[in-house]
Amino acid sequence: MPSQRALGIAVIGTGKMGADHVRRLQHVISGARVTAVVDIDENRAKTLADASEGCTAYTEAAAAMAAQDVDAVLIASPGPAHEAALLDALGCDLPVLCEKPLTPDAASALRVLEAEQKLGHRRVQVGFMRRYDTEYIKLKRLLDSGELGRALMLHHRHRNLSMPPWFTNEMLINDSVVHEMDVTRWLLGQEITAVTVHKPAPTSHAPTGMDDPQFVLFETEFGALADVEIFGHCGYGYQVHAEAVCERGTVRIGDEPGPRLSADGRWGGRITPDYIERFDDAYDREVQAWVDATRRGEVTGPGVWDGYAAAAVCEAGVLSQREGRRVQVELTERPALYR
Ligand code: ISE
Repeated sequence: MPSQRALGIAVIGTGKMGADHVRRLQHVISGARVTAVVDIDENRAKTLADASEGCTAYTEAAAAMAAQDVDAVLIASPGPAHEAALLDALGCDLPVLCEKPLTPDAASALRVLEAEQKLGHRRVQVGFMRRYDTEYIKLKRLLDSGELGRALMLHHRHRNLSMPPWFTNEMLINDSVVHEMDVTRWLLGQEITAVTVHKPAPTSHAPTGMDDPQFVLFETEFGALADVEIFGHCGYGYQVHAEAVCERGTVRIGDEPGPRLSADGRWGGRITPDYIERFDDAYDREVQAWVDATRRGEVTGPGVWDGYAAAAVCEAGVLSQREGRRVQVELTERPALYR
């Protein structure tokens, strides 16, 4: 593992998120550079590689991982492609930052968990970037300080302006609510034990076949409750709020962070259009922390256990969404590597 020279990174998947990470690694992050981009769309990979000095385009992840100038891997391909790339990277003992979801179901996440355990040390960080958002960090510190007493409930709101045309009902759980699964586990320090998905009459802006919005309820191992409003087509912007209700007070984050303008007898501000802008700082902090830890030979962020636990909750959520009933979450025992 090089500690002096910049870390050579292969970015796998060059869609919206992958391309944004390439830009970030080239222009914002220190101590790393993109040496490979991988995409099944050869032209897309080549266009991106040609714009970055010393970067090669590949159509196969395994070929990029075998290259001399690749020291670590950032996986930003669609969720169903993650397992193969993760297993290849673990097979080469390469450090990985894998965008969420780790994998789209619990069985495949368990296979990744087993592969990392077999390796005997942690190599994978999962891209739950909200853990790097300043407001979420302050909320976590406040809850951990005990100043407000025990957290009894969390209320989450997760609204998107609209979803891409290929977005499915299941993806509202697997790709969107997965963030609330992770922050609920992280903020409370508890596993989620059951999920119930409710569906109000949908908005007229919902595409055919999509129940939008949905209301998701989590139960946790020590009796806290967390609810999530997931709204894929709210039509006015991207909003993520969280409120913790504790024994001695409540705390809320995500109200628009200024500037607040007062003019013409009104006050107001701007709502970010999407998650790339809303969580831009969090992505920067997440990737810099991953690069720094990797150069020290460490893994410090959310790992494969967190990705697996979220995948198990997602699986229960999708079943509840389909069958309209409360579904219990089945988790394997937490291995020593993740304690
Ligand atoms: C997207 O994939 C994300 O990860 C965003 O953070 C989330 O807010 C959005 O709903 C997802 O589609």
